[in-house]
Amino acid sequence: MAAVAVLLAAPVVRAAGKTLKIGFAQTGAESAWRTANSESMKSEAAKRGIDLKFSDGQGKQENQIRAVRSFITQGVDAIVIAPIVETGWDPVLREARRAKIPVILTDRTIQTSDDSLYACFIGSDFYEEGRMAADWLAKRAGGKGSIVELQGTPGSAPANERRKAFADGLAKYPGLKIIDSQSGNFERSGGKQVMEAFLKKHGKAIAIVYAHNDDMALGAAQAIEEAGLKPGKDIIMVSIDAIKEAVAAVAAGRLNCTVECNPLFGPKVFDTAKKILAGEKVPKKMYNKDELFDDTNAAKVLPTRQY
Ligand code: GYE
Repeated sequence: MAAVAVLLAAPVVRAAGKTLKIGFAQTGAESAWRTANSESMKSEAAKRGIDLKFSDGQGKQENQIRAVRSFITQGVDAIVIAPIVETGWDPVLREARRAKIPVILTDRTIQTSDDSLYACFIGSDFYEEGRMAADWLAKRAGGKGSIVELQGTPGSAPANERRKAFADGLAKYPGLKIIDSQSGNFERSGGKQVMEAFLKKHGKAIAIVYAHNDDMALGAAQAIEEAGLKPGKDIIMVSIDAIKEAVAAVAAGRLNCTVECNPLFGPKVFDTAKKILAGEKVPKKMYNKDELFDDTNAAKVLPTRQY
């Protein structure tokens, strides 16, 4: 009896009597954020009995495009893409449309001449994240200081938006200047390498590090320590994602601020796919709500952080 109840309770989504088949073209595995995002998608699919075809794009758009084409050939019910860069998606999206397969964009947005090529977008507002980081910094630094910026993957929506919003946010503080800006590709090793080069070039002139994600900030913190300085004290550290390790570093005073970018939207993606396949209308853009953690709240939220 108990076994039967368990079987009945397990939710299995079916399309026309079959198990739902969904293809997911992930960017790669560049950061702790990405690991948490992939895990959210995989575990939620397993929980719902969805057959998830997961493809790791290994940081290359061409791999993602190849994966989408293979999902079309396999006749999946829906396709989910986390687009590594913003441009170059129209041709493959048209192929999906011809095959009548709906496409959900998650995490990152795209630039397209035709918004009807995808059903909807689910993710965070990267511009808002960059703006929150700039506002926090202006207050904390008292409106002055030399900043080095660690950018995310070139051409990606989060790198473009976080960069623009931060620069826009600082425009009213002429004393806060970005003296150098380079890509560390959203990777810890990239953040460390670029920071080493910045320290060699600018030395003690650097007062602030703005990193487009926590992994790069943590890599930079290591480079700063190896140069004999204290990240979080000698240099103000602000970044984005709020992975657990970064929130812990903020609580410990090694980083100063991390703006949340929640990666745990597997449930929302599959709820939405189900609605689209049932012919229901869904909002074109769905944004997650993100918070900011600094020395006023990091220690308190740490035990409940889920990623
Ligand atoms: O901030 C970074 C990841 O697209 C929001 O990609 C995502 C970004 C995230 O590698 O850590």
